[in-house]
Amino acid sequence: MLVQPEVADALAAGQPVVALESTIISHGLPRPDNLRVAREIEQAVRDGGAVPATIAVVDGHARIGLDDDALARVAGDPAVAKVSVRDIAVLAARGGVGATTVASTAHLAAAAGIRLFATGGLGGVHRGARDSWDESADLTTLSRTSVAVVCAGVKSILDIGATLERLETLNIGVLGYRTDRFPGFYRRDSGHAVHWTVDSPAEIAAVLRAQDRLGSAGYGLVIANPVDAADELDADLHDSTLRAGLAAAETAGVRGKDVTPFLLEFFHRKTHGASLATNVALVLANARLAAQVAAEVAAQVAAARA
Ligand code: PSU
Ligand code: MN
Repeated sequence: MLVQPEVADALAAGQPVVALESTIISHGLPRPDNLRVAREIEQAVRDGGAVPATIAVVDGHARIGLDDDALARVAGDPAVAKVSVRDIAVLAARGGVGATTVASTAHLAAAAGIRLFATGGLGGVHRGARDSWDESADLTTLSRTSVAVVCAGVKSILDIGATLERLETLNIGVLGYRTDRFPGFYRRDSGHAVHWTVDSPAEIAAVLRAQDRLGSAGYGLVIANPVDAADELDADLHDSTLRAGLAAAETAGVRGKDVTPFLLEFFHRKTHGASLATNVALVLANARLAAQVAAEVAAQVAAARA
């Protein structure tokens, strides 16, 4: 594992750090704008008061924090693999370049001692999972990884009710940030409730610190931050695009790890960029909130020591 010096220094000094995933850059956002957005996400973390650590596998090395050259390779190379936890070791042995998902980013972040992680949407249980068994490794990984993920809920392309059930089974806490509705990525309300509402970064930091005291920090935490109302995707546009996208995926026989990138790209194309604007807005907001929470955790820990 190679930890970028700025990140290593911040961690050693107890300063706030936020992990960022790279699959969202390589497979979630279209080239060439994805590189600019990746830099903006890092800047949003800095604006929120923390050091960004974008995570990826580069030439076989698990990198915690990327320099601009590495970021450009992950964003620009269409051959970059989507890497889950089980793939990291294969890539490390072979020396390839891979973009990490929520699962593998959380895994590597926790290994590096980073507690906060920002992304767009969490993976979950896919529609039709009863037959396909397609459930993202994001869920099982978070059930045993000490990381809090700030996300805009899960994408509406998933079976959200089933995903929430699995989060409960796996002991992964779910907090709604200033909402009692579980967000559905492009939309503020997925139609499902969230049982715990938190209203400030300080409140979230207090939950993280309580997890540490109670021995439950080994479980992940989901901080569900709905996209701003001004950036939401229109409801009718969302519903019709989703129906068409699911049908197109079925017709094209898309399976497994290709499903999420296929549907995201379908949305971006069919909404003429409207879903992309929503996607970028929510990721930036999540990066900022994760940084604020990381800063609060650092401040509360320092105050408790003093
Ligand atoms: N959410 C986004 N864009 C993405 C993803 C999620 O807004 O690109 C990616 C994440 O990396 C997530 C992955 O971990 O999709 C889930 O894929 P799967 O369902 O194959 O586990
Ligand atoms: Mn899957």
